[in-house]
Amino acid sequence: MKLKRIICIIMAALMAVMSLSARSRKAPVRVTCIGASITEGATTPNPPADSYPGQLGRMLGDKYVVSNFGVGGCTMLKKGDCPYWEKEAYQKALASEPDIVFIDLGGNDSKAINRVYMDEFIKDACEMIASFRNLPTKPRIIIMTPIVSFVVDSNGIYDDIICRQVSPKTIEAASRMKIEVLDMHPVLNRHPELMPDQIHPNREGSEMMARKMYDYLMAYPEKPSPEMTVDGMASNPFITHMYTADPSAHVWKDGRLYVYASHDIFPPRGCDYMDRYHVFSTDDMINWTDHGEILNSGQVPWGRREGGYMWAPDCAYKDGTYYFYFPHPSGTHTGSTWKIGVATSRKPASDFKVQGYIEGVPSYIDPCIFMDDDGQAYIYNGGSSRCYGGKLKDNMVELDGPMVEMQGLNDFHEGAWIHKRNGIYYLSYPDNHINENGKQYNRIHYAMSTSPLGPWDYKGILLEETDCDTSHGSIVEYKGQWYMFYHNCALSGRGNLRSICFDRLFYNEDGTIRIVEQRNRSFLERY
Ligand code: FUB
Repeated sequence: MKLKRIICIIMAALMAVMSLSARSRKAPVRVTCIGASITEGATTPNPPADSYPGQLGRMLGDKYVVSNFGVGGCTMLKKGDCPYWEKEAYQKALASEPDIVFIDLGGNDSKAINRVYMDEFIKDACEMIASFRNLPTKPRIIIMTPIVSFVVDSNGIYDDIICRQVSPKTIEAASRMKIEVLDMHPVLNRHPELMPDQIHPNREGSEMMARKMYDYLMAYPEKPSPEMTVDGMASNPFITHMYTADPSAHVWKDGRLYVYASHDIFPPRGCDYMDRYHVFSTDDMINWTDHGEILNSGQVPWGRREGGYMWAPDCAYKDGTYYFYFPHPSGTHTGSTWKIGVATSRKPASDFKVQGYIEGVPSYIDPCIFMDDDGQAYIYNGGSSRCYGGKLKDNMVELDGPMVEMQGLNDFHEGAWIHKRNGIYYLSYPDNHINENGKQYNRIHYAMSTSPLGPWDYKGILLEETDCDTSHGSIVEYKGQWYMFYHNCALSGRGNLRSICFDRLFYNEDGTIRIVEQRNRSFLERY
């Protein structure tokens, strides 16, 4: 018996040593990059080294071998003027025994000569993906959206087509094939200076592309989900089965991230019919659960007879109770009858019962509740260029003194959101921006303070225009990463049929916030 155990232990030790030495002898990971001239490194001084695959190879080090199979001018479309399919490089890429494949095609498909076949893009992209997926090495496949084009000739590689057609179709193909997407469009869209010919990144621009790919591989050494992801997260908009707006995000005690959103009703009449709030939650930023409707205007005893007008809400938690705050008018004529209603529940996403409204709050919209580290709750609301803030009593349904106007903001419109990081308070809010074409496209600005009620030190914009006239956002930290939630009109193209989105948010060393990169932009963006 004893001898048997000794033999087992020796065998196990031997196997462990063998597997260790096998691992140390493991072959480098083979990364295959296919694409067109940007992949090739065209216009850089030394393409093998300066192209993004070249730079990615250096960043990854000797545990990886990165091969560049880019061919200038190539299209994803089989009917395009220069199909990648027909190139020798494609055959070599297929034969390269890849462990990881980056597919970067689509920019040339936006040319007028090719875009006439755009209806075939998804089919061709799926076939391209399948041709690599069926290889014996069963590689991980990551498809990239094309980077920005600053070309002004609409016959050429045209950004409007990239944003409206090529990128969404790339993502659709990825979704059908359940592969990962890296959204490369935001990487250079603020850097025309790094694209001297308006199409190709120079060495520094290529480095930025390689950096995004490297960071992604480091963050996700394995595919993050069996489903399609964009930059490792759910695609934007992340709720697609209904129209949603005004996302308020919170992380509750169960470790999940919850989003309380308002609901645009089809067909819309402005924002008049908005009703029936839903709550969504996730624990991985990829898979979202719709917890269903939590409140509608018919359940508000003091609400306007005609219903609707259930606008941007927020939620707070204190001592075992969830407090859901919602703006709603008590009269037919909404202007001076806005109230901030409160519904409560012992659960984060169901069983809410209206308790009443908070007396003394100015007749404005968009409540935001901020819970400070010491347990003191603050309430904010606003509209008509004014933002108010004040303390809530411990019961969370009464003001503890009058609300005061926030000082130091620039061009405040509505939708205040407060968050705190490293002891600093941040107030973010949409502005009244009208763009150069005379259209309202609100942006989100922010200000910082050492006190939750200001005065505020205005800092600038953190979210540029979306494709929607209104903007509304919230900021939250989850599992060590900060996120910005907001809405756009990507699903409908209509300002009153909105969809909630999120993106990563980053701070500079001095605590200021970097402009948020909006993934899956569906419209032309130029700065
Ligand atoms: O969604 C209705 C209103 O539009 C919100 O209350 C505002 O913040 C704006 O998003």
